[in-house]
Amino acid sequence: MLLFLFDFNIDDIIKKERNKGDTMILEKINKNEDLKKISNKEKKILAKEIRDYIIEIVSKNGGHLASNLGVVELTLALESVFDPNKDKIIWDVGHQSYTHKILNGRKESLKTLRQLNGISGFPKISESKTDCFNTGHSSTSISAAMGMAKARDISKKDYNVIAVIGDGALTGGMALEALNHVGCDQTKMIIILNDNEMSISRNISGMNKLLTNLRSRKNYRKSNQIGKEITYKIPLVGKNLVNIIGKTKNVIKQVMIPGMYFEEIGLKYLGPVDGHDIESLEDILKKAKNFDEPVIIHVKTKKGKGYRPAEENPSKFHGVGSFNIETGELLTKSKNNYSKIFGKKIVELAKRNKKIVAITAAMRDGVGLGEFAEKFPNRFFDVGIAEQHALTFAAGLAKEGMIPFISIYSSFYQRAYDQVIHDICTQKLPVIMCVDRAGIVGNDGETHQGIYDMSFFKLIPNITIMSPKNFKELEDMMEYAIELKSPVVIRYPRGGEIYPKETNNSIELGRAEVLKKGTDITIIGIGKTVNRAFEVEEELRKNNISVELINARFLKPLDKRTIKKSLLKTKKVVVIEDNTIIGGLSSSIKELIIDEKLKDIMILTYAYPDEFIPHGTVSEIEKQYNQNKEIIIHDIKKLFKEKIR
Ligand SMILES: Cc1ncc(C[n+]2csc(CCOP(=O)(O)OP(=O)(O)O)c2C)c(N)n1
Repeated sequence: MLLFLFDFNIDDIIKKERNKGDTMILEKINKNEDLKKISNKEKKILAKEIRDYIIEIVSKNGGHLASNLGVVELTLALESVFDPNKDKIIWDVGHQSYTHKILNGRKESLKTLRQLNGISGFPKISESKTDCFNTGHSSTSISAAMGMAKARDISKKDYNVIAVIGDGALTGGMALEALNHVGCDQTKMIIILNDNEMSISRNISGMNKLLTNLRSRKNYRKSNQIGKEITYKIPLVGKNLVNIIGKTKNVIKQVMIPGMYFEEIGLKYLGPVDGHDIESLEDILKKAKNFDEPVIIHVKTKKGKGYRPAEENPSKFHGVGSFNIETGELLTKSKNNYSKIFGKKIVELAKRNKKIVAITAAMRDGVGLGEFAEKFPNRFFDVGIAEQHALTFAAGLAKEGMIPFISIYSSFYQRAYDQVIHDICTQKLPVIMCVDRAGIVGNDGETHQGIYDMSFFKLIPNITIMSPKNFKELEDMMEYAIELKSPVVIRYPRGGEIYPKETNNSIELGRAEVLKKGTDITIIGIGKTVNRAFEVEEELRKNNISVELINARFLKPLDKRTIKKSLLKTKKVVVIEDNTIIGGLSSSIKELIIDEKLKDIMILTYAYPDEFIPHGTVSEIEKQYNQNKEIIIHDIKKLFKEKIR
């Protein structure tokens, strides 16, 4: 807090320094080298201009506003002291890299931020040489930086390596593993700890407690010095006492200086420094550059800095859709969605059953657990960005009789695969693994698309995998999962139900749901894609094509009996899934055809190809990858023309 009492008033500086009609400094900045041509006073003005520019763009395109506003000065200082064309600057998560992109050749194209074929919201090596490593998932920067630093040393090259990591990302196990290695190896590199006391929500981790102590380190230093002076003045014994204190200093230090955590594991600790004071930042960065050992610089920033609505509500503006700049109000009101339904249902279930507990890995609001957290604080656990720990922690809870629901975004489950296999499934523990944001997530792009979970979960023994076609089915599946008493995955997409069809078939293990009886063609969907199958069926019906419509419901165990019966009748099958083509529902149907030796079956599959899927809106991406009613109908008519009367 103290740091911000002395904050500069940028509007006053601008008034003093700039005359009406002066061109904006931002107009003169097209590449990183241009920073060398401006003074530090001008950089302060530039910071304000960059903030306005980012706010303007994000208010239209959506994006990670608060995190970006917090690192404008830090980026300016970093890229003044280092050369991103030569030095390696790795942005952890990468959601805060907009200023970096502006300074490195993408000022104009930033207007296409997160749009189809536009600039990504994360660093991409394909966009610029200055984006030296792709990020998106948290806590990877220190490992990657250390790899680059070792490569430099082995090949006797000369560049600096800097990892910029937030206090939230530092709660991730990978980051701590990397710190351990860096400290032990004494690799020359710089770690910048961007401490804004926030993850997406307030950072409530043990790491945050450590950082809270570090933030007041300046005060400790001062009192330590005063103590020494007073002790010297004690007649006769004063000097000796200081020596004794000197000898025991390390012991005392360990108790009193929390910075020792970093120092003890082998990192030089510098800071804390005001992350909005460019001069201090440049000074400390220059100092750090000269060390031949690993250095961690503790930088204190304010999330949302410079835009009042984001400063006041950094969680809301962590990742936002379009909004009104004047009021900070979102332009699209949040509708009902799967996460909210999950959140409401788990509260209802928890009221009835005291054994139900809920776990999130730093995504409390994103996964819909806000109400649960308030109503059942003792049964709610936000473990930080620690998906691996979250899953094994759930396993422990389940082992001792609790019923853990854990909700994680599909792409972040990738982090915790071994925990699902080794800790949950080998012991058949009843952990209910909710997979939020399954399928295409849209503008966050390739690192966040949830298109692998069906494949990677499917090959684990002892697991049941379900996916609801609408809200009601999600609720039913959550109830059913409790009854199963074994590992369960329930996957559902981002957003709302697109085509809510009510059916009242109760859930039975491994039973699909035949939604329409038909004779010409079988269409099988799962989860969200059942809705697309409905749309296709309606259209084909108008053309007198009789569709047997199947909601697979279970990817595992698959209802082979129902599907086989239908295939033998229609001899033609269309499979629609929002997963990669390898290893998902389409694969299961193909295996069924081969294993059961079903003859002369025509199959058409709609799934994502074996490539990384870029950013764009969900509907744009779905259309681009043929997940679209018109395309499917067109294909079916063309391919099955002679076969269908
Ligand atoms: C493995 C993983 N889990 C969850 C997320 C979602 N996520 C994105 S940013 C973020 C918070 C990061 O906090 P911090 O590092 O402090 O950065 P800040 O946004 O506060 O600047 C989270 C949880 C992620 N990107 N990766």
